[in-house]
Amino acid sequence: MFLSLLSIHPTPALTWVAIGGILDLYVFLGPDPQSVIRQYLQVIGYPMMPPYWSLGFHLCRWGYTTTLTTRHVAQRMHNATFPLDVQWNDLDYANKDRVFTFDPWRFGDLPEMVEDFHERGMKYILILDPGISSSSPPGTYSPFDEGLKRDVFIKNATGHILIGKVWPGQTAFPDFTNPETRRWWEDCIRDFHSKVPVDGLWIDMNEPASFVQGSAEGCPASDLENPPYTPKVVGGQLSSGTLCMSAQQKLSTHYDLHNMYGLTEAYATHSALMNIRGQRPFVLSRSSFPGIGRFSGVWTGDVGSDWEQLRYSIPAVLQFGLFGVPLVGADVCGFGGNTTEELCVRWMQLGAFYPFMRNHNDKPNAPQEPYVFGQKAQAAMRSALNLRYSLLPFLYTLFHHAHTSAATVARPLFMEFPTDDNCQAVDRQFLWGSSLLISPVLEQGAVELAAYLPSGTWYSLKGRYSLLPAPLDTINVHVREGHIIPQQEPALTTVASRRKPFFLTVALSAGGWAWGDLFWDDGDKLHTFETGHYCYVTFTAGQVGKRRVTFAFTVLTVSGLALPMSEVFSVQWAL
Ligand code: MIG
Repeated sequence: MFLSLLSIHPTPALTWVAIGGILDLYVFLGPDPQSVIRQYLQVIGYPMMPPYWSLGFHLCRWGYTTTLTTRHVAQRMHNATFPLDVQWNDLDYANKDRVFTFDPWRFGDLPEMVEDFHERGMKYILILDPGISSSSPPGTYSPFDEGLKRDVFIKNATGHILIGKVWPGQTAFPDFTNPETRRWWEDCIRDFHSKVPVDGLWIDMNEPASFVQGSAEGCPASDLENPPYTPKVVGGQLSSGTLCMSAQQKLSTHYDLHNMYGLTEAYATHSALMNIRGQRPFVLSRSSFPGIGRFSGVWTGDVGSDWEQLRYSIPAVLQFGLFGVPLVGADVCGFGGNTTEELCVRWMQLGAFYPFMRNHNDKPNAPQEPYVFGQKAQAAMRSALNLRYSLLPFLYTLFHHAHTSAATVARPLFMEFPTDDNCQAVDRQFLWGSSLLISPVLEQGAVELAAYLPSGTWYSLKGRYSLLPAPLDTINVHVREGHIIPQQEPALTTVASRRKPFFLTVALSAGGWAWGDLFWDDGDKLHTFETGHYCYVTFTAGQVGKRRVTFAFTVLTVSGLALPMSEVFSVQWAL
């Protein structure tokens, strides 16, 4: 099934018009929202456990045109004491925009730059498009030459390699449904990684996107290209901006597989990185399909630098959580157009609570790295980043629950409070797990906001109101009564913050008790939960009489990893 029109009626009814193809329909009965999601993920697969460092701050833009510029960016972040775990490069690094190469002049010392980042405890990621240049002279570009030999590319209806057009000019498209393609892809990544030891890959343009309709030669007349019903797609044709529907892949026609292109590429990239690095893979994909959360995170594509897009990013992130992709975020400060200082501060504050946090910018725009703004704005951004870093042990624990029991990480209020009708339409606030309520400012000029606090006591990390003061340096975060949040002092990278002291924020319930937990492991090794190489701690606090509070740790599993409990945790009360 490729494209469909869905309309919801005022009565409980739904019309679904599909173009045809293969349609599997499942109905999940719940009864509550969290059970619906768990049942759904039992079908499509639970999300992967991300590496710990990938929950740190990521910085990217299109237009870091040399290694020198890229190094300066990371250095200026460091000098201004902003946490930064992962420095990225966009297409700029590639030689004539061809993937698996790097420009010998502008990026000649790319391998050394990556080594330098690694020595500082940072990670490095670059973009990898699927289009493989098909017009380099034979013998000069081995990804294409080898791919040709190994027959890995998508064919057109007459059995010749389909040629489209992307950044490097004429390109062929790998058919990731072919096992030989996946082996060739892994070989290409292994070869590149032996020179440039990237820590993760950013797979863009994988709808797949092409600058010509269908192919350089157009598409043949066929029912697949022009089915009886075509929804209103950009460009009017199913092949607009992508490949011909009649193109042939190993598994079936492109018509049947189009929507899964990104999923199949994510799978191939994830397993390649796993085999090559022997550590937990990080992949970020633009295209998505149910099940992709097992292999990849997703970002919400080219959002504009404006307040409306800031607001829309919340439902977008929450929806991906429901689809089994907890590792998700929008481009912080916006991708398209120039940001403003105020918007960027508010976006960094909200972004500090995206499960995946990356500031990314389009080529022609004014810079938006945190250090380019005034001192007040920088202070606000720094404090948002430090707050995020202090909460990373908690965030990581939420990812553990997503991975092992299909819980959501960034969670809509209606999911946690399904019987509270007021929560159903809340799309300007959200939760981390069941205990942290995030109420960001989403309007220009606002210094307070009306927030909804579901019943029960919510402790502010600062004060408690329902009309919440929110000056520029503040994002409101509330801890729910009865919960304990494991935290750690922030640092400039997660390598450093993981060595800092832990502390617990304890929010006692009216009845005088609280509970929390922590999942901890090496943060990088594969399958630590599955092989028992982790530590799982639960915390309970209970009030005895008026004054005394008892406190208990229960270490449920320790294997190859021990936390000296009493020394490690100090306690702060959210009262
Ligand atoms: O045609 O690689 O969404 O994040 O910076 C644009 C350049 C191609 C689209 C991605 C964007 C990225 C850009 N890419």
